[in-house]
Amino acid sequence: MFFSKFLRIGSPGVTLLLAAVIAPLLLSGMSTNSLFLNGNTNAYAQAGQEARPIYFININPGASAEGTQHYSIGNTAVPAGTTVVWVNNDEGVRHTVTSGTPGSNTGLFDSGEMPFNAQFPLTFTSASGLIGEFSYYCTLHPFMVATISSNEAVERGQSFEFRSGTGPTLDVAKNNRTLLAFNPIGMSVDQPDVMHYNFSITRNSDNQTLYAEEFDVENSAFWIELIQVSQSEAQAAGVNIPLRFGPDVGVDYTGAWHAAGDFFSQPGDYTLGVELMTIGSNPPPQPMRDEFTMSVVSGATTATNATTAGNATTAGNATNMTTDGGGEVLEGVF
Ligand SMILES: [Cu+2]
Repeated sequence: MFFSKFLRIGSPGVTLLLAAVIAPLLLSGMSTNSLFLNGNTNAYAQAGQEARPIYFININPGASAEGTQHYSIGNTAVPAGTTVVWVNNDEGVRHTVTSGTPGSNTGLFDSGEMPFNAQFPLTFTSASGLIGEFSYYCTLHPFMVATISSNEAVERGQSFEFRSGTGPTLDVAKNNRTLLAFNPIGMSVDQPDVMHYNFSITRNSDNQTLYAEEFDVENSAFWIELIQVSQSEAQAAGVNIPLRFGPDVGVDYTGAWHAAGDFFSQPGDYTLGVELMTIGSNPPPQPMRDEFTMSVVSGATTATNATTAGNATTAGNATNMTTDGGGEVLEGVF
């Protein structure tokens, strides 16, 4: 069975799963450790504070078994300022999110032991020393390892500021995914109305539009994670692409949207189009549209690190997840 975040959320049970798992996690406040969220839904968006995007990484059910998929996303890349929330979905088993690698704790962050349902939020800023690439692991199950990286690069357009978890270049040999942020320039983050966005991906080499979808967000900024999935990977996993899912949080503050597809099969430049279509039921005071370029490479320098297993190819830096050949999809795929 495949139990990636992508599949679970993309499957027909998506709404139920989000409602049954994520919302209660945010609302129930089951955690007892002060490091964890206390269930206050305004934890990230208190009055006077800048609302921060929320991006979830689940600790998968069965994560304590060696050779299974442990953290739902093994090679996350987020723009600076993102709040990432790890959630322990492994009933009855404690886990940690600890910076470093087994035997080499770097001391940058440590969730402590997280009981079932506990959440560990971490905001990736330069002030917290969290710009760059970081390995992390579970102190209780040292085979549970993953990486997360953050990037401070900002590109300013006419109407939006654009940031990507991998910066202006996406090396698909290293990261099969990157979280993008589009912030409307000069617009308060506390918008009372739903913002309706159009987003597209166009391949510059042949001007082919590979993806175009509309998204609602309950905050001014638009956050979307692009996930490169080849047709064969999708077929093997039994899903149709492109596939979107999210947002990670749908109430009060912004959660990331996700779009998975065979977007970046060819190296080269891609144009990301973003337009704020409406605010509530009205168009914005002036047209708000930008195009940003993202360069896709397939890192020759990291190719030797790539690992494969079964039908899945990833994404390899040395600490990335690999499987034991038991048929689990690699972390990095979805
Ligand atoms: Cu663990």
